[in-house]
Formats: sequence, C-alpha cells, structure tokens
Amino acid sequence: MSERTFVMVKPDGVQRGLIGEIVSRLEERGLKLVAGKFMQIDRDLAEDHYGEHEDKPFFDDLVGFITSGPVFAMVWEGQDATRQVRRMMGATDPADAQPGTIRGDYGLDLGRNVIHGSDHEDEGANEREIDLFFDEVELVDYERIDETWLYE
Ligand code: DAT
Ligand code: MG
Repeated sequence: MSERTFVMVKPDGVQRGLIGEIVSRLEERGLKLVAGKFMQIDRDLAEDHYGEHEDKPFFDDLVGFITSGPVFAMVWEGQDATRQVRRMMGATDPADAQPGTIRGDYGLDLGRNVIHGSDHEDEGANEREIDLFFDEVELVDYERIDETWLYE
C-alpha cells in the first residue's frame, strides 16, 4: 500500500556531503519525493521528535547532536515506504548495519548514524513525524512519470 514516511539527513550527513547520495538512492529505488526542507532544528522540536527516548541516558547527547547543525528533512512516498526506507537505512548502529545500506556504507559510530527514518514498527510514527516537521501545504501531490513502470 502506498504511504508516506519521514526521512532526515542528520547533521553529520549534511556536513559530510551525503544529501545528494541519500536522495539519489531513494529516488532510484522508485520512492517519490513529496516534501523537502533544509533547516536547523531547535531544542523544542528535537525534544518532541525524540520524545520516546527522553528517559534514556543518551537523550541529552542525541538532542545536542540533532540540533548541532542543519538537517535535510524530507517526506517520501511509495509502496510500503516506511519499512522500505528503514531497510535501506540499515541497523541503528552503523557498526552492525549491513554493507549496502546507508548506515552500513557511510557510518561507523552509533551516535553519528547519518540518517533518520520513521520506525515502521511504531504504528503511526510516520504520520506523527511528518506532522511535526511539515505543514499540509508543503506536501506536494503529483505523479512521477515512471509510476506505471514501478508498480504492477
Ligand atoms: P533509529 O534511529 O534507528 O530509529 P532509535 O529510535 O532507537 O534508532 O534511536 C534514535 C537515535 O538515538 C539513534 O539513531 C541513535 C541514538 N541511539 C540509539 N540508541 C543509542 C544508544 N544506546 N546509545 C547512544 N545513542 C543511541
Ligand atoms: Mg527511531
């Protein structure tokens, strides 16, 4: 089923020049870009976004990191998009992520894992995160010309 998911190139990915590579991978897979915003996350937004982790010992470091520089926030759409993006990202810890995944190809350290994507195992996380970062009018409805070749 076609759905939308929230994806973000984190400050380390931006600083390391990986925005283009990450966008390319998602585009070439057939996912459709619906929204994109280059932005600086403030503390309030970071604490909301990572609210599920507020009791964890790494919470302060996580909020500090995600607010430490610009990020590229995006919405991508496609069949099973949330789970498929997570598969392309790889395991949370780049040290465990398979080569061929984004984290497995571009990271080495758990605290610098390049990309965020909504968790498909957390029901509704994609919609919640899209709402947190984007206004409805920023989400663009259109057809990619290859859609009839991407889907049976
Ligand atoms: P994911 O980003 O794969 O959804 P998560 O939601 O469990 O992973 O954690 C959010 C981020 O927090 C993760 O990208 C990196 C950081 N993190 C997770 N577990 C950590 C830990 N044990 N120590 C330090 N940072 C951690
Ligand atoms: Mg998560």
